[in-house]
Amino acid sequence: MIKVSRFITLDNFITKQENFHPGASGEFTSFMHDLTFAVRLIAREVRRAGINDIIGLTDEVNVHGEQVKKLDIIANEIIIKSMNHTGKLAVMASEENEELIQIPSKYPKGKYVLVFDPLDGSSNIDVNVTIGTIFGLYKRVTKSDEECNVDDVLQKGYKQIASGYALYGSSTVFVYTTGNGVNAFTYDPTVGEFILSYEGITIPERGKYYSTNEGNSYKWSEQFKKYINYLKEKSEDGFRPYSARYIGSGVADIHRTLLYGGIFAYPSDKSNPNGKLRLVYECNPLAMLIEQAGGMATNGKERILDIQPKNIHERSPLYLGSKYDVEECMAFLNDNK
Ligand code: AHM
Ligand code: MG
Repeated sequence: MIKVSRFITLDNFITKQENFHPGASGEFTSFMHDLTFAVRLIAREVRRAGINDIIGLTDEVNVHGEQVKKLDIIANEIIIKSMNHTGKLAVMASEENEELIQIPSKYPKGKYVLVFDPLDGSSNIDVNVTIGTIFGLYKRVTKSDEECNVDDVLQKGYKQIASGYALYGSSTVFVYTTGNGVNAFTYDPTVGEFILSYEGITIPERGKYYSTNEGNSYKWSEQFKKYINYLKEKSEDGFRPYSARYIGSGVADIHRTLLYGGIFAYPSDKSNPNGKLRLVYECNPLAMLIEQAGGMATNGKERILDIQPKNIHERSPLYLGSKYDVEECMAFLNDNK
């Protein structure tokens, strides 16, 4: 399924886009070079994971009390060490670091703030199922001569200047937006380049898939249970029942949702009023991307991108996908259906 009419590498694509903006300094282009270099290194580690015997649990526990796998640590280190010396970033925040990641004083600082989940879907590492890297990019809000602080990271999602993800699946795919549509690039390891594979992606208005962890249904609200049951009923117009798809790697479930439509939900439930996913480096980047493709992302009450984050690792319920489906889900949650 070829979605493009021209062959172009990611590097050339970004350079050409930046050339459209008079006064652009080339810093974003340079940032993207560095980030996609990190992605290539992570992809290499993921592909070699079994061979190098690096799959498996370490004894370490991350800031959320979860057991961390080696590849998470490796991916985290790759991003930090690829990005902290480049002079493009002011500060970073990662799922794997409790505190902000400051730029070492021996390196120059830049104007951008990078938030990331180095390896999303970590429960799938050991079983060869797709995992990915999620990132969001902001401009710093502290002055250039000040020490960066959490205000740089705790910005509303709509302030992101770029976001995206890399997916380590049957191929490595890099999907990103700068607020001007969504494009995807597939890595060709034989030439060492990401090549444009989908240009100007739009999510279908309505899909046929729902994606949520039904093992949690005993904890769901009655409204959300009702919505999921409704999706499973046969409708006269033949559009329902929907099919269930749940990988358990948010980034992979959302990639499918982006291309095929439907809804992905990690709802609030009785024991987790804020769901599971992290607002700053999971929900916000994915929400920006889905909105840029014409979809919707909400926490059930408000647009994800309008939420003021209060701490780096806070969680948020997430309902995201095709506009029709997310709106219908909201109607159920608000007892209007
Ligand atoms: P992770 O960042 O530690 O991998 O956790 C986030 C992941 C998401 O990728 C996925 O949507 C979700 O957790 C799956 O959770 P569950 O196993 O509860 O369904
Ligand atoms: Mg994650």
